[in-house]
Amino acid sequence: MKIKKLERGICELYEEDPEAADYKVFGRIAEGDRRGFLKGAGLAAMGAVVGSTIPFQRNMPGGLIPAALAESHSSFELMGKDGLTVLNDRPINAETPAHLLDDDVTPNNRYFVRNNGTVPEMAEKMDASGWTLTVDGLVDNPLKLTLDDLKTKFTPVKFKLQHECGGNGRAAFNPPAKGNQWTVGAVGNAEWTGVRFADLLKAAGVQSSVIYTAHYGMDGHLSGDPNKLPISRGVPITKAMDPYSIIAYEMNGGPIPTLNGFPVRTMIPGWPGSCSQKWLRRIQLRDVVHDGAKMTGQAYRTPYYNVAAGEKVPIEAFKFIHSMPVKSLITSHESGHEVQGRSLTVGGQAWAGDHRVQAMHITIDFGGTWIEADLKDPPNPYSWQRWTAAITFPEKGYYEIWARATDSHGVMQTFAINWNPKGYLNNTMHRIAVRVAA
Ligand SMILES: Nc1nc2c(c(=O)[nH]1)N[C@H]1C(S)=C(S)[C@@H](COP(=O)(O)O)O[C@H]1N2
Ligand SMILES: [Mo]
Repeated sequence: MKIKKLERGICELYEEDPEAADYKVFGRIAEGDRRGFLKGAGLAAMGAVVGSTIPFQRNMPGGLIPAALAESHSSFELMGKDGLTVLNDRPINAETPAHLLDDDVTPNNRYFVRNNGTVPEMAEKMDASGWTLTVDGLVDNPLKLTLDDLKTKFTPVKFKLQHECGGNGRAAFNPPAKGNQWTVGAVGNAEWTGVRFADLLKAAGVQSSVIYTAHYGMDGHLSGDPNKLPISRGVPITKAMDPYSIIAYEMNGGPIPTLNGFPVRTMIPGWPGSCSQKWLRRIQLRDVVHDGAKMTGQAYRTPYYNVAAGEKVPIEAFKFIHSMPVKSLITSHESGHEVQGRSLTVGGQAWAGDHRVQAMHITIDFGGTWIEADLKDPPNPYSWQRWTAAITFPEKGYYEIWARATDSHGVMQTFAINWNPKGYLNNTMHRIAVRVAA
């Protein structure tokens, strides 16, 4: 019981009961127990959260929280990341504040991290020697490919792909939903290089009975049990065959960063982030819906009918999330911005799962009137789209800017959350506060 408690993440411990957490973490408890806290995977995660390896790690007293972490439990630095808000350290989960998502292509250091387990050693070392990708299951020619095979035996493709965690926006749920309390920043739009999933499947000779893919990564289960996987998801074969579903080996022109899936991951754009398996090692083709970790029960599923906030939903009523809904962010200014003069040009990004964003509007009077924003075409399907809008404020004072995207089917972002038990798919309008000084 005690061990279990000690194995939870630092942020989680502190959030629940800071005094008890301090007590647990800084001592006044049995020596053996304190060591337990930082054992195994905890140590690796610790290196990742303080920003590098810890040369004198062996000298660290059991239970000691590095100063880098103790000083700020929510915004300490992550390896290779800059300015992200860390929601949890075990597993590592970090989101990007909206105003740091202003780039049309999200740089590596601003790209969110959503881990379910522990970071594989190969990714920590950024050394892919010995790595292979197995493609097996219901195929005529099972494949075992090295990184070099992937790069040389298939035609490379390069796309900007929008990618959002299914739980992005969960923090606004009331009653709350368990899980990472993402606000708005579990989303990014990087440029990925890789091979088409379809090309790989063609080479493997997928049999006609196949209906689903199954993806396996190299990350470990938090319990340390080697027989358990933290997550293993898949997609219907039709989605895998989409020309923009890829097996990626580069992000923004270089190796995929440690925390984002080095050396190779699937990128299934427009669908919940969890379909894009990091640290990929195996793809299995199946004639049943994949039943790996986080594919069963309520995981990545929502009720097929609207439910009231807090309503109990029978398990039969849950269906998989496929395309993510239409959404947008104001990224040009941080909430709280002070406007000099009476005019301001704001901008941001908009996306719509499998669809395109067709229109973008903003309001400064809580929805009384709407200003149509200028909206760019995506550079390729599944990329997010840049929007900008010029605002003239009538007088000084406090305003909120709200942004609303409409997709190619006419579906718009909403004011109110479409509540569901697991806290998925919150696509309510993003808003920022601004003050017009004079
Ligand atoms: N192997 C592995 N792949 C994974 C995960 C994971 O924990 N392990 N998390 C998934 C989830 S839930 C999301 S939202 C995305 C996050 O990708 P990122 O960390 O590169 O932003 O990766 C997905 N792929
Ligand atoms: Mo996710």
